[in-house]
Amino acid sequence: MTDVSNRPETKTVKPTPADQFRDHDTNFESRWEALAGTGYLTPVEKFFVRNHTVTPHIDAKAWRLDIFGNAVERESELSLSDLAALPQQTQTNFLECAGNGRSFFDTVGGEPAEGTPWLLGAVGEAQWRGPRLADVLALAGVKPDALEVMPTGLDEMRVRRPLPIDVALADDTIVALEMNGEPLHPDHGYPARLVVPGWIGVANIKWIGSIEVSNSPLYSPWNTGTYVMIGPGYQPEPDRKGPLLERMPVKCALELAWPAVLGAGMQKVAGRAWSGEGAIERVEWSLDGETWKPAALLPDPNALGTWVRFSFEWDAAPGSHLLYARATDTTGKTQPAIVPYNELGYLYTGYVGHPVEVR
Ligand SMILES: Nc1nc2c(c(=O)[nH]1)N[C@H]1C(S)=C(S)[C@@H](COP(=O)(O)O)O[C@H]1N2
Ligand SMILES: [Mo]
Repeated sequence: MTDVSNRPETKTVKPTPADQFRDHDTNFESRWEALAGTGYLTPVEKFFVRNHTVTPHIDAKAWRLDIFGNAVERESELSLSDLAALPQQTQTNFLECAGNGRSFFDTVGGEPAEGTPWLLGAVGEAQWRGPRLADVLALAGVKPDALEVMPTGLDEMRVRRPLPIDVALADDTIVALEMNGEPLHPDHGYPARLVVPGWIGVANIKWIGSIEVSNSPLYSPWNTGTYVMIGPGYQPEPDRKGPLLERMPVKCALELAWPAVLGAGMQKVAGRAWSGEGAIERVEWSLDGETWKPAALLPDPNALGTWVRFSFEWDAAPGSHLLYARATDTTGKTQPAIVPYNELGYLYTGYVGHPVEVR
């Protein structure tokens, strides 16, 4: 097991200035107004950080990835150079916390949910590069009866969450060593993290130290007590408090401060829409949440279409407004007005009124 010395004196390694991040204790939410004018990718220095504890310090030379379990042929200990020697895959995907938008269960739905009260800034788009998890696991030999895979982080809480074997072996599930063309930043999982496109943030385990491959179901607090749906309409299951969360549903956000102040007259309002379930098909905007006009989608440089920039022109009249935007993806799902409550406040896929004061 890799030796790790935690850094309890700072929660993150990168600076998290108040004009770029909202501080939620160990978690830092990107401010959308700070993302305005950035390119297609979210710059690493502006990318949200979601740490259950604090960013650990890891010596990459001493780092090893242990692969073990009753569904591997041979327990294996891999170094960073072993991973770097495998074919490297480059892909562009968003990463979003399952609880992104949680505060709206309270401010829209009237029922506060437990957990970090994110607005919409617990999401970012990055270019990731590293070997496919399938190729990494193949070094240990995956037995045909493998059912689940549990990647475990080297942070203080050993954050870990099992994945079904078909997701672990999927073409686009990678062990990322790079983010936006640089070695992973310490806050984002250096030296290696999982990237599971479209899946809830916690599936993307940072600072991975070990991976168990098992022929029977695996459990951790993150797939039994949290990251499950608890609340009216959701039934507890024999081995967990409710149905498992998997993919992130469609959402969008405007690149404006919350609340925003704008000048009167024609304003170009920009935003981004994303979905873990399909490509973005359209985005609409509204001043009353009832009549909707189409927003223009920018050409998407990424073939997937799961993260798309949009804009619209608004002839802003002085006064207080709520500006709405809603996205639809290729599964046919459109962001709804109301999202049924769940106690831990996950998957807030509703459209929200962005408060704007026009002067
Ligand atoms: N080891 C470890 N991995 C982790 C976490 C963590 O606290 N520890 N947080 C998870 C959660 S809940 C999210 S949303 C994403 C956040 O990734 P980021 O901090 O790189 O933005 O990492 C996931 N991976
Ligand atoms: Mo998360």
